[in-house]
Amino acid sequence: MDHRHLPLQFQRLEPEQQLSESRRFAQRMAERRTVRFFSDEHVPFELIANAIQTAALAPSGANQQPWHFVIVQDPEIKRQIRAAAEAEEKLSYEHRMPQDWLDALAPLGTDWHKPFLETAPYLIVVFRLDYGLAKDNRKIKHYYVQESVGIACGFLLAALHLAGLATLTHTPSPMGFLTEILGRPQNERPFLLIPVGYPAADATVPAITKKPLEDVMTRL
Ligand code: IYR
Repeated sequence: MDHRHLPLQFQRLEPEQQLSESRRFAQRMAERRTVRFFSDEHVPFELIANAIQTAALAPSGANQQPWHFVIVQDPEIKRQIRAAAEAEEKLSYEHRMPQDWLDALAPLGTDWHKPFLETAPYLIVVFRLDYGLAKDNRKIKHYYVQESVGIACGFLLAALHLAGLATLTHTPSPMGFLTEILGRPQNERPFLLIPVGYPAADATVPAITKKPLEDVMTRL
């Protein structure tokens, strides 16, 4: 193994540029909304590939990069995913989710119907690698998998938004069916399902707001 260190390439910005870049990014991200109504309009694959490339730059425990991204465009695979997700979600909404959970979700207006799983031109299925597999099939321990994959998903959502695309962070529960439908190996577990595309012309979003800065930040 190569344990060398190399000189850091770090671009030091002028203070005014730091301020304007930080404001601009905050403004752009403030425009992001989770979208549940998609158009079937085509999206160039390169936009998706570039966003995955960005996600894969995320920091990770021991730089193990414990993620895999499956991009689903095939209508038949999307149909299978929708059927399996709706079967699980129907059970969840009608039998498994306690009333306080349903109450917490009420402002979002969600239910077990998931047409976006077929309408959106792409489904990005993010898998977390709970352990690695060496060439001789021995298990390699991975560290901070949830944190690492969560950060990569944050990079991914930001990249897709800046590329002018709409996303939904969808977590059908349980989502083990994705491992089977997509034929992923035993060390991978589904982490997040992200439909990507343009919003439908008549898309609506829930009237919800973010907490003000003073509620989420403490300065000591
Ligand atoms: N997985 C379900 C329920 C759901 C749960 C939470 I927490 C949400 O923020 C939104 C939905 C669904 O996708 O409908």
